Amino acid sequence: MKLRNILFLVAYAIALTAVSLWMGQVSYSWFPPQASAESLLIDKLFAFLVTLGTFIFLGITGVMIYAVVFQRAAKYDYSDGPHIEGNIALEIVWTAIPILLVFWLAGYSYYIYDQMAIRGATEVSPLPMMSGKTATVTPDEPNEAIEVLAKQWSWVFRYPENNVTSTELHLPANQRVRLALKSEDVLHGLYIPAFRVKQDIVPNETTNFEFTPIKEGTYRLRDSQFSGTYFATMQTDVVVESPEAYQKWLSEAAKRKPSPANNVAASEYAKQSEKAFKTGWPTIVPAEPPVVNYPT
Ligand SMILES: [Cu+2]
Repeated sequence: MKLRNILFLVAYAIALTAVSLWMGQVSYSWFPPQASAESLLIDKLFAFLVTLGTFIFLGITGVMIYAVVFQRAAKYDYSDGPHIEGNIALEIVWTAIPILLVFWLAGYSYYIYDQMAIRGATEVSPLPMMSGKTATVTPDEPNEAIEVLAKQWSWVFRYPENNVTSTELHLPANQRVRLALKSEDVLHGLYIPAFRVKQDIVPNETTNFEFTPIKEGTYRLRDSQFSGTYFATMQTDVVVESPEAYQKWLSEAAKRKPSPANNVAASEYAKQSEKAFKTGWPTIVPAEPPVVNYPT
């Protein structure tokens, strides 16, 4: 192989790696703010996948463009290309590399999933191809399990220790949180994009779900499941505040007399049923607006 080609390939590989690493860094800006400990892990994994994907994509398209530009047949040359029988070594290489890559991706993703420990405390031993340092992840025991009741179409959060109910999820910053997820009717999905966590909620069972909010602020919680006509209205705010502000909110909410919360689905349904034109199609009647200490 000519020296010039080797130098070209090396230069191309270096440029490719640089662009891929840069793209991986850029991918952090595609997401909402990192508001949970889990989001740091997820974004790292995603950036790794983007880097790898960019390297493979640019690598392959680069070779194709090179072939089209520099290996084109001469004008009026309609002869066949050289007859290539196949190359065992090459075939072993281009089979082994993807296999190793897939194992690496699977191992790394599982490692990240285990670190997140979203289904409760766990101990992680390092996978051989990782940094080798022992990462014992025993997240702090959550203070209390906040009960989450999902129904068509509203969220109700209950803080059992203070007997406070709310239609807005308040959480203390930098403390492990456990949610006990329940559904009163169909499948719903608790999804907080800023925390990069999502958990389906199955009727007739309680699903424990844990994460650690790290950034004070207000974020959006959405239903990630199509739970019927008004599923898109099944949204509310997640307020992450300092532990002091959180305790203050809890004690103030506890003093409030429960009152009905605003419920978009119920009001839209009411409007719908007032309309002259009736489709006649049966639809699920939204549950009564929740009566809570802290209605939003
Ligand atoms: Cu829902």
